[in-house]
Amino acid sequence: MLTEINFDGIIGPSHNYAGLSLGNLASAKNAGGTSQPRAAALQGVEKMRANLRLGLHQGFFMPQNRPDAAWLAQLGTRVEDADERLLANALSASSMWAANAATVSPAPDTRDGKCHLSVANLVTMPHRSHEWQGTLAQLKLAFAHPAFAVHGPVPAPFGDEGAANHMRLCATHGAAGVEVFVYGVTGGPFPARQHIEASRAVARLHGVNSALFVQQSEEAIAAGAFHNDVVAVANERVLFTHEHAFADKDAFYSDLRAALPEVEIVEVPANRVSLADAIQSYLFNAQLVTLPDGGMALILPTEARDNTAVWTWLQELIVGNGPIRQLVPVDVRQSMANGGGPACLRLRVVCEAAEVDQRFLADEAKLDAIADVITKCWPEAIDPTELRSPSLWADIRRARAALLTKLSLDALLSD
Ligand code: SUG
Repeated sequence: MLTEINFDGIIGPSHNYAGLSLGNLASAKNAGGTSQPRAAALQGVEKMRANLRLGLHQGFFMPQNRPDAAWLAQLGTRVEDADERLLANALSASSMWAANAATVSPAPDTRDGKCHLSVANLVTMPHRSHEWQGTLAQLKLAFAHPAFAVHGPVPAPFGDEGAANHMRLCATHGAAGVEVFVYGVTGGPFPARQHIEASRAVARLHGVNSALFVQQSEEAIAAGAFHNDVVAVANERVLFTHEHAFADKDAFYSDLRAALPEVEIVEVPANRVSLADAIQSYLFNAQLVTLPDGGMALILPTEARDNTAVWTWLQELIVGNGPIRQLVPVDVRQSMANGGGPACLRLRVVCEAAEVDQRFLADEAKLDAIADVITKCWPEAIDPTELRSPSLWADIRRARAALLTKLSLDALLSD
């Protein structure tokens, strides 16, 4: 049976606040602050545990090799000599945000009946542009079964940020769906990270039968929605979106209704929740999931509960007659301070669980083992002024190696 598995990026031991992401308001606001990698990674593990306990299927991806000496070598320098900014870019733990790892088109949507995954090139941001090699190595391992087709990145300069700009609507996960590729147009104060050329390329490479290409509103990008998943999320037949998420919502909604007549659009009006409140609280960066009893829940950051306009609106939503019936706040504050909510931390893959390399699938015992390595090996705190410290680099490398060994994934050591 086809099921949705959420693969979370384990938050790496180099997690820090270097303020690298232009257009990501949380990253800019917290630049220079002291991070807590151990607490951050444990928050991520607890989120996975909570999802397992809701009866959801859970997987994970490993942190990448940081500092990325191979990338610095391509730039003609070394970890020891790199200037401050390059070194921060080489040290980022940004692969934790697995929603940017790849775009996934499940088997029912594709012409050859395979589940296609295209690793995202992430070329717009320097600190993320060297993630794809390590991500691709993991995708090739996790999805080696012939039921999957794993693709390399779309070539530069066409920016591709993966599933964060991709929504799939369908009657049920296992049914054929319509795939919505959301792109941005350059011109506002912040970069548009997803280019339409990249979206079209991914849809072609995957052989997607039913695809819509939809422009994100410039207003949303300018307000800090650097990815579509900051202002909209979909699950099965439900689209949960802010009123101002798209450039031409009427055209989009009508195309969507034509492609999937049973679609239910739950739109949050701007006069109830402003774009600013939506982005500060990450209301839409929720995991909208189908629970085993068939009802839908929103797994939200606790910041959404702390925002009065957002929480009041949500309380009305769940007592109404709509499809979303349950709210599950989770604490991922360390990731949130870099602009990554619950939905950023996961990549959804609809597939047969038995066809995935079992080393990447979670159960309670494995999460205990992961938490144990994190508790023992992850740095407790990183102040950005310490990023030059050779002993910190050694600690970060040792911590990752310990986790890979624990999970029998030593094959990834050099990636
Ligand atoms: O790409 N933050 C990430 C957050 C990604 C969120 N993902 C989704 N919306 N799916 C980004 O902006 C901050 C890094 C820093 O500033 O050190 C950062 O990369």
